[in-house]
Amino acid sequence: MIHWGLENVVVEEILCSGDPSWYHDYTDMDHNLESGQTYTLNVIGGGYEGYLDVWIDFNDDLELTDDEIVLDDANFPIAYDVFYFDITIPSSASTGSHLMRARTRSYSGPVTDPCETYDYGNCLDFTATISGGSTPTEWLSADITSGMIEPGGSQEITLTFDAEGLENGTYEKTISISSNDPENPTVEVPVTLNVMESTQPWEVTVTDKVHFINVPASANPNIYGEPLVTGDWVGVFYVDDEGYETCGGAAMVDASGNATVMAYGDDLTTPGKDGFADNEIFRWKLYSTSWGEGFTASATYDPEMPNQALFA
Ligand SMILES: [Ca+2]
Ligand SMILES: [Ca+2]
Ligand SMILES: [Ca+2]
Repeated sequence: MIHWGLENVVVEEILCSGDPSWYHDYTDMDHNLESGQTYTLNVIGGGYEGYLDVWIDFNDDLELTDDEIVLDDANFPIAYDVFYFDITIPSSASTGSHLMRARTRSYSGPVTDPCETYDYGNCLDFTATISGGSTPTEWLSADITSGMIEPGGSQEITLTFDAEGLENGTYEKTISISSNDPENPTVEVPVTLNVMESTQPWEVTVTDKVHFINVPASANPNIYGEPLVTGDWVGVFYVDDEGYETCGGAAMVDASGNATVMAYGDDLTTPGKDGFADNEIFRWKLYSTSWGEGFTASATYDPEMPNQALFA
């Protein structure tokens, strides 16, 4: 390919020079594109027929995946003629600057990969700046991103996870902490967020009287030997005025397999028993999200902890 023209960027002549001669770093050429719009690309092949694929790295992970192809198997069958192709920027494309790569291949069929080596063809890297698209959710943020610590001192950093707008799945990032410490100039902390829907299976009345109960993974909460997994629930029940077992607190099992249940006591200012009475015994239930079913459970208590099986 010897010519490229898309929106505001025109490369009059793509020279077969440099090292390697087939790679062209045009990342300083920035296309201004709007999400949801269709643009016409014009290209000219040099000396031979060829195929062309174009990708935009919408999620900026430096991997060009199939869902990032904006032009696939475009054919320019005659050399030195201008060919026109439509490129549509998806309306869901994320706003901001992204790498845009064009690959061509000659004599041996269409382009199949953004990184593979071909006998004949070239590779052009551009920048595409998209406006009007979606803003990617920043699911991880830190309250402090720079600062000074005295030698031997420490600094606490609070990380916030925000799953709003995220699809179910696993999200991973690495936090990199750089400092002038000569021994550990960079410390990397891997961070994982699992997003899943799990609705609390029991209704709970929240009152001012709270009793915290830790159900650690080491206690191996299980249903018929099947350990609870993230998204399952642990609930603690009291007996109401009519003699029914009613949920007084529930917690989802977290990614580490732990659950911290907040058990609520009866609000003495409201009529009826809407929580645990003092010294009322905890009755336990486990809920499996994958089975969609709850089970009565028995519990053992850490003898080191106060109150044991009773609300206080
Ligand atoms: Ca990508
Ligand atoms: Ca292709
Ligand atoms: Ca009450």
